[in-house]
Amino acid sequence: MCYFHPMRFLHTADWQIGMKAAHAGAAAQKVRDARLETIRRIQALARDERLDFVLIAGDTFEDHGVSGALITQVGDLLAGFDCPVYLIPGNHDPFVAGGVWERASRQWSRRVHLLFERRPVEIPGGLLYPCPLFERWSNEDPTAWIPPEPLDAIRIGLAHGSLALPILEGERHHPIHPEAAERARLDYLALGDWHSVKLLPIGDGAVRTAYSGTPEPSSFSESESGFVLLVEIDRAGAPPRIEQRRVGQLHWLTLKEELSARGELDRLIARLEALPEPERTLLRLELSGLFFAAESARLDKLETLLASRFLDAKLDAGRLVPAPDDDAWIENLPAGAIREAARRLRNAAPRDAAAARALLELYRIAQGGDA
Ligand SMILES: [Mn+2]
Repeated sequence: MCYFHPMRFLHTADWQIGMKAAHAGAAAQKVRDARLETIRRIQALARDERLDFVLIAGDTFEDHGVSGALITQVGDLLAGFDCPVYLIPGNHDPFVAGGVWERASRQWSRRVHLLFERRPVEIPGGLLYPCPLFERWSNEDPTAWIPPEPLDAIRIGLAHGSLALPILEGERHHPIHPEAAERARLDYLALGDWHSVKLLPIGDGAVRTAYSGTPEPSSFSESESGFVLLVEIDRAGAPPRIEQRRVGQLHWLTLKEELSARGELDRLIARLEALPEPERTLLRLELSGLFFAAESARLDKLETLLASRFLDAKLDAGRLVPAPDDDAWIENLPAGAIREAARRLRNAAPRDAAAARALLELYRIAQGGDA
Protein backbone atom coordinates (compact mmCIF):
# COMPACT_ATOMS: atom_id res chain seq x y z
CA MET A 1 0.00 0.00 0.00
CA CYS A 2 1.22 3.45 -0.79
CA TYR A 3 -0.31 6.69 0.39
CA PHE A 4 0.80 10.26 0.33
CA HIS A 5 2.69 11.90 3.12
CA PRO A 6 4.87 14.99 2.90
CA MET A 7 8.64 14.76 3.32
CA ARG A 8 9.58 15.85 6.88
CA PHE A 9 13.12 16.20 8.09
CA LEU A 10 15.35 17.97 10.57
CA HIS A 11 18.16 20.30 9.48
CA THR A 12 21.05 20.94 11.86
CA ALA A 13 24.75 21.84 11.62
CA ASP A 14 27.81 23.12 13.47
CA TRP A 15 27.71 20.82 16.49
CA GLN A 16 31.42 21.64 16.93
CA ILE A 17 31.97 18.67 19.24
CA GLY A 18 35.39 18.87 20.83
CA MET A 19 35.17 22.65 21.18
CA LYS A 20 37.47 23.67 24.03
CA ALA A 21 35.25 26.58 25.09
CA ALA A 22 38.20 28.22 26.85
CA HIS A 23 36.33 31.53 26.51
CA ALA A 24 33.71 30.15 28.92
CA GLY A 25 36.23 30.15 31.76
CA ALA A 26 35.26 27.95 34.69
CA ALA A 27 32.09 26.88 32.84
CA ALA A 28 34.00 25.35 29.91
CA GLN A 29 33.31 21.73 30.92
CA LYS A 30 29.59 22.46 31.26
CA VAL A 31 29.62 24.13 27.86
CA ARG A 32 31.26 21.03 26.37
CA ASP A 33 28.82 18.66 28.12
CA ALA A 34 25.84 20.71 26.93
CA ARG A 35 26.82 20.10 23.30
CA LEU A 36 26.52 16.31 23.78
CA GLU A 37 23.27 16.64 25.75
CA THR A 38 21.85 18.67 22.87
CA ILE A 39 22.46 15.74 20.51
CA ARG A 40 20.23 13.67 22.81
CA ARG A 41 17.56 16.37 22.59
CA ILE A 42 17.75 16.33 18.78
CA GLN A 43 17.48 12.54 18.84
CA ALA A 44 14.33 12.75 21.01
CA LEU A 45 12.83 15.44 18.79
CA ALA A 46 13.42 13.37 15.64
CA ARG A 47 11.71 10.41 17.30
CA ASP A 48 8.75 12.38 18.72
CA GLU A 49 8.14 14.15 15.41
CA ARG A 50 8.45 10.89 13.42
CA LEU A 51 10.81 12.54 10.98
CA ASP A 52 11.88 10.84 7.77
CA PHE A 53 15.55 11.75 8.22
CA VAL A 54 18.07 14.15 9.74
CA LEU A 55 20.60 16.31 7.85
CA ILE A 56 23.85 17.53 9.45
CA ALA A 57 25.35 20.29 7.31
CA GLY A 58 28.99 20.09 8.39
CA ASP A 59 31.27 20.93 11.32
CA THR A 60 30.05 18.03 13.45
CA PHE A 61 33.52 18.19 15.00
CA GLU A 62 35.52 21.24 15.99
CA ASP A 63 38.73 19.90 14.41
CA HIS A 64 40.68 16.74 13.64
CA GLY A 65 42.19 16.69 17.14
CA VAL A 66 39.07 15.35 18.89
CA SER A 67 39.66 12.37 21.14
CA GLY A 68 38.78 8.81 20.15
CA ALA A 69 36.41 8.69 23.13
CA LEU A 70 34.42 11.65 21.79
CA ILE A 71 34.28 10.20 18.28
CA THR A 72 32.88 6.97 19.75
CA GLN A 73 30.39 8.86 21.91
CA VAL A 74 29.05 10.89 18.98
CA GLY A 75 28.90 7.75 16.81
CA ASP A 76 26.85 5.95 19.47
CA LEU A 77 24.47 8.89 19.77
CA LEU A 78 23.99 9.04 16.00
CA ALA A 79 23.44 5.27 15.76
CA GLY A 80 20.66 5.74 18.34
CA PHE A 81 18.55 7.90 16.00
CA ASP A 82 15.59 5.93 14.73
CA CYS A 83 15.62 7.58 11.30
CA PRO A 84 18.49 7.83 8.79
CA VAL A 85 21.10 10.53 9.46
CA TYR A 86 23.00 12.11 6.54
CA LEU A 87 26.15 14.06 7.29
CA ILE A 88 28.77 15.99 5.31
CA PRO A 89 32.24 17.16 6.45
CA GLY A 90 32.50 20.94 6.88
CA ASN A 91 35.48 23.29 6.95
CA HIS A 92 36.34 22.52 10.58
CA ASP A 93 36.23 18.78 9.90
CA PRO A 94 36.96 18.47 6.15
CA PHE A 95 37.37 15.01 4.62
CA VAL A 96 41.17 14.62 4.54
CA ALA A 97 43.52 11.66 4.79
CA GLY A 98 44.23 10.78 8.40
CA GLY A 99 41.43 13.07 9.61
CA VAL A 100 38.52 12.56 11.96
CA TRP A 101 36.30 10.94 9.29
CA GLU A 102 38.75 8.11 8.61
CA ARG A 103 38.60 7.29 12.29
CA ALA A 104 34.79 7.67 12.47
CA SER A 105 34.05 5.63 9.35
CA ARG A 106 36.09 2.69 10.71
CA GLN A 107 33.93 2.37 13.83
CA TRP A 108 30.56 4.09 13.32
CA SER A 109 27.39 2.19 12.47
CA ARG A 110 26.57 1.90 8.76
CA ARG A 111 23.20 3.44 9.64
CA VAL A 112 24.91 6.83 9.84
CA HIS A 113 25.39 7.99 6.27
CA LEU A 114 28.74 9.75 5.99
CA LEU A 115 28.68 11.47 2.62
CA PHE A 116 32.20 11.99 1.33
CA GLU A 117 31.34 12.22 -2.37
CA ARG A 118 29.57 14.85 -4.44
CA ARG A 119 26.98 12.66 -6.09
CA PRO A 120 23.22 12.31 -5.58
CA VAL A 121 21.97 9.91 -2.93
CA GLU A 122 18.46 8.46 -2.67
CA ILE A 123 16.72 9.48 0.55
CA PRO A 124 13.19 8.77 1.84
CA GLY A 125 10.89 10.72 -0.49
CA GLY A 126 13.50 12.19 -2.83
CA LEU A 127 17.11 12.88 -3.74
CA LEU A 128 19.92 14.43 -1.70
CA TYR A 129 22.81 16.38 -3.27
CA PRO A 130 25.65 16.37 -0.70
CA CYS A 131 28.47 18.92 -0.97
CA PRO A 132 31.20 17.64 1.40
CA LEU A 133 34.27 19.83 1.95
CA PHE A 134 37.81 18.56 1.43
CA GLU A 135 39.79 21.50 2.79
CA ARG A 136 39.59 24.20 5.42
CA TRP A 137 39.64 27.16 3.01
CA SER A 138 38.54 27.43 -0.58
CA ASN A 139 37.18 30.01 -3.01
CA GLU A 140 35.20 27.37 -4.86
CA ASP A 141 31.39 27.10 -4.52
CA PRO A 142 30.75 23.58 -3.15
CA THR A 143 27.25 23.52 -4.69
CA ALA A 144 28.47 24.27 -8.23
CA TRP A 145 28.47 20.58 -9.22
CA ILE A 146 24.73 20.07 -8.67
CA PRO A 147 23.02 19.61 -12.09
CA PRO A 148 19.81 21.64 -12.67
CA GLU A 149 17.64 18.64 -13.42
CA PRO A 150 13.85 18.79 -13.75
CA LEU A 151 11.81 18.61 -10.57
CA ASP A 152 10.16 15.20 -10.78
CA ALA A 153 11.43 14.23 -7.33
CA ILE A 154 11.94 16.40 -4.25
CA ARG A 155 15.58 17.57 -4.44
CA ILE A 156 17.49 18.60 -1.33
CA GLY A 157 20.99 20.12 -1.21
CA LEU A 158 23.32 19.76 1.79
CA ALA A 159 26.30 22.16 1.95
CA HIS A 160 28.66 24.09 4.18
CA GLY A 161 30.10 27.54 3.53
CA SER A 162 29.42 31.26 3.47
CA LEU A 163 26.56 32.51 1.40
CA ALA A 164 28.20 35.03 -0.91
CA LEU A 165 26.00 37.99 0.05
CA PRO A 166 27.20 41.61 0.09
CA ILE A 167 26.58 41.75 3.85
CA LEU A 168 28.51 38.90 5.40
CA GLU A 169 28.43 37.31 8.78
CA GLY A 170 31.94 36.31 9.73
CA GLU A 171 34.67 35.30 7.35
CA ARG A 172 34.09 34.16 3.80
CA HIS A 173 35.15 30.72 2.69
CA HIS A 174 33.65 28.08 0.41
CA PRO A 175 31.40 30.85 -1.02
CA ILE A 176 27.93 29.65 -1.95
CA HIS A 177 26.02 31.52 -4.64
CA PRO A 178 22.97 33.28 -3.11
CA GLU A 179 20.78 31.73 -5.81
CA ALA A 180 22.38 28.28 -5.68
CA ALA A 181 19.06 26.62 -4.78
CA GLU A 182 17.17 28.20 -7.68
CA ARG A 183 20.04 27.66 -10.12
CA ALA A 184 20.27 23.94 -9.23
CA ARG A 185 16.45 23.63 -9.03
CA LEU A 186 16.59 22.40 -5.45
CA ASP A 187 13.48 22.35 -3.29
CA TYR A 188 15.62 23.15 -0.26
CA LEU A 189 19.29 23.86 0.37
CA ALA A 190 20.34 22.98 3.95
CA LEU A 191 23.37 25.04 4.92
CA GLY A 192 25.89 24.97 7.74
CA ASP A 193 28.62 27.34 8.93
CA TRP A 194 26.83 30.40 10.31
CA HIS A 195 25.94 29.81 13.96
CA SER A 196 22.67 31.74 13.95
CA VAL A 197 19.47 30.76 12.15
CA LYS A 198 19.10 32.48 8.81
CA LEU A 199 16.18 31.91 6.44
CA LEU A 200 16.67 33.35 2.96
CA PRO A 201 13.43 33.99 1.07
CA ILE A 202 13.53 34.31 -2.71
CA GLY A 203 11.38 36.34 -5.11
CA ASP A 204 8.12 34.45 -4.56
CA GLY A 205 8.57 34.57 -0.75
CA ALA A 206 9.39 30.87 -0.43
CA VAL A 207 12.42 29.97 1.67
CA ARG A 208 14.53 27.39 -0.16
CA THR A 209 17.87 28.26 1.42
CA ALA A 210 18.49 28.27 5.16
CA TYR A 211 21.13 28.07 7.84
CA SER A 212 19.96 26.13 10.90
CA GLY A 213 22.69 27.65 13.07
CA THR A 214 24.34 25.70 15.86
CA PRO A 215 21.88 23.80 18.11
CA GLU A 216 23.80 24.75 21.26
CA PRO A 217 24.93 28.37 21.60
CA SER A 218 28.71 28.64 21.61
CA SER A 219 29.56 32.31 22.17
CA PHE A 220 28.31 35.76 23.19
CA SER A 221 28.36 36.92 19.57
CA GLU A 222 25.56 34.66 18.28
CA SER A 223 22.21 36.36 17.86
CA GLU A 224 19.93 33.41 17.07
CA SER A 225 21.63 30.15 17.99
CA GLY A 226 20.30 27.14 19.91
CA PHE A 227 17.82 25.92 17.29
CA VAL A 228 17.20 23.23 14.71
CA LEU A 229 14.89 23.56 11.70
CA LEU A 230 12.03 21.17 11.00
CA VAL A 231 11.28 21.20 7.28
CA GLU A 232 8.19 19.82 5.56
CA ILE A 233 7.78 19.61 1.79
CA ASP A 234 4.57 18.35 0.16
CA ARG A 235 5.92 17.61 -3.30
CA ALA A 236 8.57 18.70 -5.79
CA GLY A 237 8.30 22.45 -6.37
CA ALA A 238 6.04 23.13 -3.36
CA PRO A 239 7.30 25.81 -0.95
CA PRO A 240 8.90 24.25 2.16
CA ARG A 241 7.28 24.84 5.55
CA ILE A 242 10.02 25.59 8.05
CA GLU A 243 9.67 25.52 11.81
CA GLN A 244 12.39 26.75 14.15
CA ARG A 245 12.67 24.66 17.35
CA ARG A 246 14.81 25.47 20.37
CA VAL A 247 16.98 22.60 21.58
CA GLY A 248 19.87 24.58 23.12
CA GLN A 249 20.29 24.67 26.86
CA LEU A 250 22.73 27.44 27.72
CA HIS A 251 22.17 31.18 27.37
CA TRP A 252 25.07 33.50 26.55
CA LEU A 253 23.93 36.93 27.62
CA THR A 254 25.67 40.29 27.37
CA LEU A 255 24.12 43.19 29.30
CA LYS A 256 25.36 46.75 29.03
CA GLU A 257 23.87 48.98 31.69
CA GLU A 258 24.42 52.68 32.18
CA LEU A 259 23.65 53.87 35.72
CA SER A 260 22.69 57.49 36.18
CA ALA A 261 20.77 57.75 39.46
CA ARG A 262 20.63 56.24 42.93
CA GLY A 263 18.45 53.16 43.08
CA GLU A 264 19.24 51.97 39.56
CA LEU A 265 21.74 49.48 40.89
CA ASP A 266 18.96 48.00 43.05
CA ARG A 267 16.65 47.76 40.07
CA LEU A 268 19.39 46.04 38.08
CA ILE A 269 19.88 43.52 40.90
CA ALA A 270 16.13 42.84 40.95
CA ARG A 271 16.15 42.30 37.17
CA LEU A 272 19.06 39.88 37.41
CA GLU A 273 17.34 37.99 40.24
CA ALA A 274 14.29 37.59 37.99
CA LEU A 275 16.22 36.24 34.97
CA PRO A 276 15.08 32.72 34.09
CA GLU A 277 17.58 29.86 34.35
CA PRO A 278 20.60 31.70 35.80
CA GLU A 279 22.25 28.30 36.39
CA ARG A 280 22.25 27.86 32.58
CA THR A 281 23.36 31.40 31.84
CA LEU A 282 26.81 32.73 31.02
CA LEU A 283 26.57 36.45 31.72
CA ARG A 284 28.76 39.33 30.76
CA LEU A 285 27.69 42.50 32.57
CA GLU A 286 29.22 45.83 31.60
CA LEU A 287 28.44 48.75 33.89
CA SER A 288 29.03 52.36 33.00
CA GLY A 289 27.74 55.70 34.26
CA LEU A 290 27.68 56.97 37.81
CA PHE A 291 28.59 55.10 40.94
CA PHE A 292 27.23 56.47 44.21
CA ALA A 293 29.61 55.79 47.05
CA ALA A 294 26.71 55.19 49.41
CA GLU A 295 25.68 52.22 47.22
CA SER A 296 28.98 50.42 47.66
CA ALA A 297 27.30 47.58 49.57
CA ARG A 298 24.93 47.19 46.60
CA LEU A 299 27.86 46.55 44.31
CA ASP A 300 29.06 43.85 46.70
CA LYS A 301 25.57 42.34 46.66
CA LEU A 302 25.63 42.34 42.86
CA GLU A 303 28.99 40.57 42.82
CA THR A 304 27.73 37.93 45.26
CA LEU A 305 24.61 37.40 43.14
CA LEU A 306 26.68 36.93 39.99
CA ALA A 307 29.10 34.51 41.64
CA SER A 308 26.45 32.40 43.39
CA ARG A 309 23.54 32.14 40.96
CA PHE A 310 25.00 32.12 37.46
CA LEU A 311 26.77 29.37 35.58
CA ASP A 312 29.47 31.93 34.84
CA ALA A 313 29.44 35.70 35.13
CA LYS A 314 31.89 38.46 34.51
CA LEU A 315 31.38 41.98 35.79
CA ASP A 316 33.16 44.85 34.12
CA ALA A 317 32.65 47.92 36.33
CA GLY A 318 35.74 49.70 35.02
CA ARG A 319 33.70 52.42 33.34
CA LEU A 320 31.77 53.46 36.44
CA VAL A 321 32.63 56.97 37.51
CA PRO A 322 32.07 58.21 41.08
CA ALA A 323 29.11 60.56 41.23
CA PRO A 324 30.38 64.11 41.71
CA ASP A 325 27.91 65.17 44.41
CA ASP A 326 28.68 62.27 46.64
CA ASP A 327 32.18 62.86 47.90
CA ALA A 328 31.63 63.72 51.57
CA TRP A 329 33.71 60.64 52.39
CA ILE A 330 36.76 62.30 50.87
CA GLU A 331 36.56 65.15 53.37
CA ASN A 332 36.37 62.54 56.15
CA LEU A 333 39.71 61.01 55.13
CA PRO A 334 42.68 61.80 57.38
CA ALA A 335 44.10 65.16 56.38
CA GLY A 336 47.27 64.89 54.33
CA ALA A 337 48.53 62.95 51.36
CA ILE A 338 45.65 60.46 51.16
CA ARG A 339 42.90 63.08 51.22
CA GLU A 340 44.86 65.17 48.73
CA ALA A 341 45.25 62.14 46.41
CA ALA A 342 41.52 61.42 46.66
CA ARG A 343 40.66 65.02 45.74
CA ARG A 344 42.92 64.88 42.69
CA LEU A 345 41.48 61.55 41.59
CA ARG A 346 37.93 62.91 42.04
CA ASN A 347 38.71 65.92 39.88
CA ALA A 348 40.28 63.78 37.16
CA ALA A 349 37.73 60.94 37.32
CA PRO A 350 35.07 62.37 34.98
CA ARG A 351 37.59 62.37 32.12
CA ASP A 352 39.96 59.61 33.19
CA ALA A 353 38.72 56.03 33.64
CA ALA A 354 41.93 54.97 35.44
CA ALA A 355 41.47 57.77 37.97
CA ALA A 356 37.82 56.73 38.42
CA ARG A 357 38.82 53.14 39.14
CA ALA A 358 41.55 54.29 41.56
CA LEU A 359 39.03 56.50 43.36
CA LEU A 360 36.62 53.55 43.71
CA GLU A 361 39.40 51.40 45.15
CA LEU A 362 40.33 54.14 47.57
CA TYR A 363 36.68 54.45 48.61
CA ARG A 364 36.44 50.75 49.33
CA ILE A 365 39.65 50.74 51.34
CA ALA A 366 38.42 53.76 53.31
CA GLN A 367 35.20 51.84 54.06
CA GLY A 368 37.25 48.95 55.44
CA GLY A 369 36.46 46.65 52.50
CA ASP A 370 39.11 44.39 51.05
CA ALA A 371 38.51 45.95 47.63
MN1 LIG B 1 32.24 26.08 9.44
